[in-house]
Amino acid sequence: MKLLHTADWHIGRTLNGFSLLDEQQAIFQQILQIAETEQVDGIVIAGDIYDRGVPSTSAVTALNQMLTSLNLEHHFPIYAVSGNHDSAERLNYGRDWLATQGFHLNTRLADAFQPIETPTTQIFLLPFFDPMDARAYYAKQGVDEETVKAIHSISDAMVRVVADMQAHFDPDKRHLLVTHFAVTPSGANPEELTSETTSKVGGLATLSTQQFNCFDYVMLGHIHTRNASPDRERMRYAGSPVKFNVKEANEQKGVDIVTITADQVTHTFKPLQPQTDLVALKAPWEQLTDPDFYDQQPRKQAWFAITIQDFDRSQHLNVRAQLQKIYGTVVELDYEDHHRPTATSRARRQIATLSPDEIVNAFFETVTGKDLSAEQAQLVDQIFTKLSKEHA
Ligand SMILES: [Mn+2]
Repeated sequence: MKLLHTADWHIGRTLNGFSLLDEQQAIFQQILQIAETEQVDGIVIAGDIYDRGVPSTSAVTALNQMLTSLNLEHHFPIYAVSGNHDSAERLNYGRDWLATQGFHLNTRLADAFQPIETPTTQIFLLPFFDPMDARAYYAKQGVDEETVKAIHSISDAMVRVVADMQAHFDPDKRHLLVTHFAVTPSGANPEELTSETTSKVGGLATLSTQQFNCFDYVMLGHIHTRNASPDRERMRYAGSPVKFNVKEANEQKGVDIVTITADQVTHTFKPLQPQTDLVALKAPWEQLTDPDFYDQQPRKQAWFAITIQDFDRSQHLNVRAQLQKIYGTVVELDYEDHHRPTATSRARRQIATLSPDEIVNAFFETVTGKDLSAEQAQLVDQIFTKLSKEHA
């Protein structure tokens, strides 16, 4: 059996306000092409299918076309779970109808224990969930209150969930897990590995590889770089197929082709080529505006994230406009100013000691080069006062 493993499509995502939909559609065509060339038996999408719980109509239309193409036109079975960016309830719509077409989608913990059976393999589809979901599920199952209350972390919940999946293992088959969590080899900090910023619920919680040792292979979503895979051979992140931010600019995106035989599970990485690439440049102004330098760049064909080094902003006007004239689309512009400590570096040093309104002011200064006006400062103060009352 051969599966294509992808994840974190985040359909509808923007990059600093620039829509990524065209890029996502171009990359989808490549994924389809790979699936056809490799003649896979199914497509695994390990969560974060949409970028948000209530996706835009253009995102819904685009995803609908992709899934129709994969499943109805090209007859690939789909094995998918929801991620933390998806709305589990909304995405669950039509689940039972879809399953009749070989489109298997799990968004609720309760559905995760019954695997999809193929002649050789059991595929467990475990969607993203948080400890409260697990408590609710086990309470409903009639598990005693004390045990339910003892589920504090996602790790506590997972011990139980994996054991309950294992109870359904057919010893004559391979066992595959598709899921959407931060999994680390030894409890390393996932924030260092990912560009993903998530809510504290679930997002920061980590699981360790040993919790999934009973599976022959684990196909992960959640962390956007495959380099963060907690086990290179058996527990892998597919990574997002599209570069979502500057940290991912130099990364080779792709999908895994996973081959399951009676004695082993192996994978091969297949690269994806961006239609519009994201290029990060870091150089002094003189170099950035030097034709000898910029003619080496894929000008007007890529998106640029530019950091200007050693820059005195008081000496320049319309920096962004000048750079756009040379490079085309500049999606991000940053300054490294060595003449004085920037608000960013100051804020970074002192962030623990700053009040919320001071943090806003430091951010504002980084972006605009100015302090908040008295009126703006007052507004910020009012907002924080109101918020602190609401959360008291
Ligand atoms: Mn994601």
